Amino acid sequence: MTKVVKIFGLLLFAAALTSPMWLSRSTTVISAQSQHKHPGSRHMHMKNWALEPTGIPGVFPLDPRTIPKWVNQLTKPPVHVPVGTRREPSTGRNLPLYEVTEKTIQAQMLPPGFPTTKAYAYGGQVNFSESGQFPNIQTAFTAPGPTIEAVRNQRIFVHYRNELDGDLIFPVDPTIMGANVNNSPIPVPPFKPFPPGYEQFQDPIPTVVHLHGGVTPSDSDGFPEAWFTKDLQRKGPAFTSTTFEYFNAQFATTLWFHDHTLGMTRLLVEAGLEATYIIRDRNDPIAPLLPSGKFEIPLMIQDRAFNTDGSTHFTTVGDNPDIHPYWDPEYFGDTIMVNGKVWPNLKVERRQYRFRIVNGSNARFYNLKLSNGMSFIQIGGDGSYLPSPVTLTEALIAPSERADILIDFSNVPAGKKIILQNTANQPFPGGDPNDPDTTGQVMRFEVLNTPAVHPSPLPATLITIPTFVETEGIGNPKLFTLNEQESDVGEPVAVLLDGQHFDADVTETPNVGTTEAWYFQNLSEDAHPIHVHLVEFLLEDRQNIDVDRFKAYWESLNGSTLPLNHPTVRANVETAVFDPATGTVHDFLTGPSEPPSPRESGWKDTFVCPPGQVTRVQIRFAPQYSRNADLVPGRNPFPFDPTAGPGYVWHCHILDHEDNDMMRPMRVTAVRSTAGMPRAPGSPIPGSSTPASAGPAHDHRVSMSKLAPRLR
Ligand SMILES: [Cu+2]
Repeated sequence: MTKVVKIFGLLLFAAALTSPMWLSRSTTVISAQSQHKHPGSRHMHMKNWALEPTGIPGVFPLDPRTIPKWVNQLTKPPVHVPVGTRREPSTGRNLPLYEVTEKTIQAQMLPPGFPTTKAYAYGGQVNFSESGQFPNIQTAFTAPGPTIEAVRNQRIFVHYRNELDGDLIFPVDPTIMGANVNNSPIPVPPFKPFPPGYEQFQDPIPTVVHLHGGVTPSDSDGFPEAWFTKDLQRKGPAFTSTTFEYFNAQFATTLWFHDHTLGMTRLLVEAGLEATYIIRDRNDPIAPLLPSGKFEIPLMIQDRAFNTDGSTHFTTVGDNPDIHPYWDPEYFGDTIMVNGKVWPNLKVERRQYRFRIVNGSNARFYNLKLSNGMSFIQIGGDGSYLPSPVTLTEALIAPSERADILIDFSNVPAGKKIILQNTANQPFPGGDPNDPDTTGQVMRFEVLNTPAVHPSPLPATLITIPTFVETEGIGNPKLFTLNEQESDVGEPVAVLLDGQHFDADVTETPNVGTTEAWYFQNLSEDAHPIHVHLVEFLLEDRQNIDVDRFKAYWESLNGSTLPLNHPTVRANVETAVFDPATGTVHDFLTGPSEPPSPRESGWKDTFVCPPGQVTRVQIRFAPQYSRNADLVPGRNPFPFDPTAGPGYVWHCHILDHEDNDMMRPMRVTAVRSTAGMPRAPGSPIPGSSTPASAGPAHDHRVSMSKLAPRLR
């Protein structure tokens, strides 16, 4: 959909005249902006792990060049099996009950002969056999954890047990928002080094699991404050239960589950608390055409740095240690691990394989390609199959995105070795190039001497993606900025959504059955993968913006001190404004609308918001299978009550950003109303016709007069 640029020049000009604050403010802000601009500043802070203290006497950083590649053999995680059943109170039916326990393990992540690595694992009763074979049930704990395989529309319970004890293996930074397990006072500078850090924050260890991409009741969604510690000695303020119910009332796809504890997600995922979750559909017409069994393998890709004793090398000195002693804006390891093995090899037969790729890294984007230039086919993304199979020679995968990929080795000669490479910069996109000898390599495929088995052709259409109809009269579009909060010397000290802290008042209260337009106007230098809980939804488009000018304008409305100490005055890049500095009306949009790439054009739950762009998504607060015609604002189309429980969150999936504190709450409502009926196709976009019809998000006059007293 082409965006109509709305020019409210005269109105804003009038507002500017009646509001000298805006004139003076904008002038100063624009000049301050040019002085304080640090192009690429944060990109100079890629950690050289060789120079970082390990915190352990006699233990040194492990040089990634000394780790032999392709010695580790890739392992396929086993699959959880139910341990029994549990009665579902609302239906009276017995559902399969899984038990997932979190334990400390020593894992052979480095190649054999190197020391093992202390990790946090998920595990329990698992099956090591492929489905359809004689089961091989064992108790096992792995990092990443065993896979859960669910069936569409078949609900399950998962009981999570936190058996982690002792001090958390990585430093908990007490100066960022977090699960303050002992309700301890927040330390002030000068800060203690780690180790020992702050014992009151290291022990006990809180955890709570989020099923990423799951359409899940909020009391089973792993709200960041629903954490609990071993034996439930401590519980977060939003804790309700240790048993979660997953409805699986969504399309067949690859999800993943991982820890989501407030302010500690980056530590607990780094420690190993993540696993793949597959939803299969018994009526899926595509699945029989695809590789299965041992030819279908989840690949959880993560970067890690290691020490000579095998331990994980995590940040112990923050980027801004006088403000946040142990927090870095992004963690980038210097090795690449797949399914918990550093630089593994996979022996493949001469046939097609299905790889369900999950980017489980804290901050690293991967642009994946094969070293022989061979193409591959992407058939699925986050929340479903793609509309059509997409033939690619490279695939960009942001943290938490999934890619369901088919690689056909049937035409590759036996003995050939193909490396899965990564060409993404760190941070993405404007950061340092990765090292082609280390982080530029992910894993290797070694083609065996087997008879060639050629794949089945796929239909041109895998799934039909609906067209969303934005609901009228509900204040669409919702306008967000992605902001970096900098210290006096231009160092990032936090990353924020809408200029607000996580614990500022809830501003997103979507009504069930409506379709909202969310705009993400990225004012920072890096791409942020944004994830919204509860829903799978659609990426609409992206468009270049004049960031400096829009940022100056946004700051003229809100002030430049972050986080804001007042409700955000939202501004829309589509609305041109009068700029007193030049005496003209300026349009913030600087390029054409770019549709999603074919590999982003299916159901998404995480999408990249590039710097210098507005990214527009459409979120329908309804299950994937709902038809637009059946939706009525305020009438709940979900198979559970999404308005109950502690609520949901949306956040950046760079875990270091999410933790500090690029996350906001979202409370779903069920408000019966006649005002918000879905808009008929072809009718104007709300707010695009005349300024008089614009919702509050468009009305800059009201917003500015409201804010004026605060900015004086
Ligand atoms: Cu981010």
